Amino acid sequence: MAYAYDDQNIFAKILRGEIPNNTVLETEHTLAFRDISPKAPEHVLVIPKGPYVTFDHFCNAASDAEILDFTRTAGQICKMIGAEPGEGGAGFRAITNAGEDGVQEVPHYHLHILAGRPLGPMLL
Ligand code: D5M
Repeated sequence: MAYAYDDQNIFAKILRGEIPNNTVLETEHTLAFRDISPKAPEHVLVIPKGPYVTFDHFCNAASDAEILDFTRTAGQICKMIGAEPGEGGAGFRAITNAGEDGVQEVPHYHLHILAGRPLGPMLL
């Protein structure tokens, strides 16, 4: 399937610096920032800087360098918010929504990392 990337989506505007964000960590290929509508005491969105629509799009089309950078950044975020299970944190949930059935609101791939309270059974 071919993905059409809408460069007017809100995360594209954040990446271009057109609207502000609460950055937690920025690397060469990745930006992590606080969700504007947090569902937990810690709620960070991790996004690639490249124009990827969904998780599968990113996994299939991004370069090894982008994927490595993204994954390491997500790992750093878990450390930074003190969420690593068994290392003083109580754990976290990492989730990504894709497409209509996944109820994805913003069509730029993003990983939600939530922590800081018991998160209950699956579902964001
Ligand atoms: O979730 C999209 C998420 O993006 C949702 O939790 C709100 C968040 N959001 C929307 N606009 C902003 C801005 N401007 N800053 C930070 N966070 C934002 P989805 O998985 O697509 O349903």
